[in-house]
Amino acid sequence: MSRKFFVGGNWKCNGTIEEVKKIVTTLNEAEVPSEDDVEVVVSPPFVFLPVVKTILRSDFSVAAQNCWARKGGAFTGEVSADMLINLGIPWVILGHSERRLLLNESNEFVGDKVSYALAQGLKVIACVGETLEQRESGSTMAVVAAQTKAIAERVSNWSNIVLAYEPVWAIGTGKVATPSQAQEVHFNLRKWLQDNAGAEVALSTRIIYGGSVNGANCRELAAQPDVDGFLVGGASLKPEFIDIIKSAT
Ligand code: G2H
Repeated sequence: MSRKFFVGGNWKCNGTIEEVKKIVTTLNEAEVPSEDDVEVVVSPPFVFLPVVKTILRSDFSVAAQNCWARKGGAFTGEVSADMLINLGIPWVILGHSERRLLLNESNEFVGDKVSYALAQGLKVIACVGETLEQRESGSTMAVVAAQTKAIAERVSNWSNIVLAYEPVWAIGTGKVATPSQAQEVHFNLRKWLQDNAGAEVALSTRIIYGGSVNGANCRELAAQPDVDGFLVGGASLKPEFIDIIKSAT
C-alpha cells in the first residue's frame, strides 16, 4: 500500500504577523510536487491560524500545535478541538516533546487529547520520541512503544493519525538522526502497530521523522522505506522548507 509523503512545518512559538505573511508568500510562490505526491501542512501559533488559513495556497493545509483534552469550558488559556473544527482547521499536532517535557504532559493525557480531537473530526499528528538518556540506556523502543500504546488504547481508527517520531536529542540541536537510526525506529514502530493495531493500520499509517531536518539531509532520510515524511521545525521557517517538500519525489 502506498503512503502519501507528508511534510509538516511546525512553526512553534515563532513569528510576527509580518513574518508569517512573508513565509506564506514564499510557500504560495513555490513550485512543489502535486498534491497526489505530497501532503503539506503548516502549523503556526494559534493566533495566526485564521490569517494563515485565509491566505495560504489551497493545496496546503494548516494545523494547530495543541488542543485541550476534552470539550471546552472553564479551562483558562486552553483551546478546544471543537473550536478548531469551528474555525475550519483540519489538523492538530499533539504530544510534541516540548509539551511532554516542559509542560509535563503524560502519555495518558496525550492519548486523551488524541482520542478527543479525532472524535471531533480533527486529523492528528501524534508525536513520540525518546530523550538522549533513554536512548543511551537502550530504552528507545520501550519509550516510543509506551507513548504509542497510550494512543492505541484510546483509538480504534488510525486513518486520521500521522505518527511523528521525533528523538528529543535531535530536536533543534542540529544533531539529526542518521538515516539508519531513523529507519530502525520507524521499522520497529510499524512492527509495533502491526502487532497491536493490525496489519492494515501498520501498512497505511504514515510514520514521519522530526528533529533537525533540513534541505541538506532530507533526501537521504526520505529514501528510507519506513520514513513517510517529516515534521520540520526550524527549517520550516525558511525557504529551504520548499526543498524538503520536494524530497517527496
Ligand atoms: C522537532 C522539529 C519539529 P526541529 O521538534 O517538530 O523541530 O526541526 O527544529 O528540530
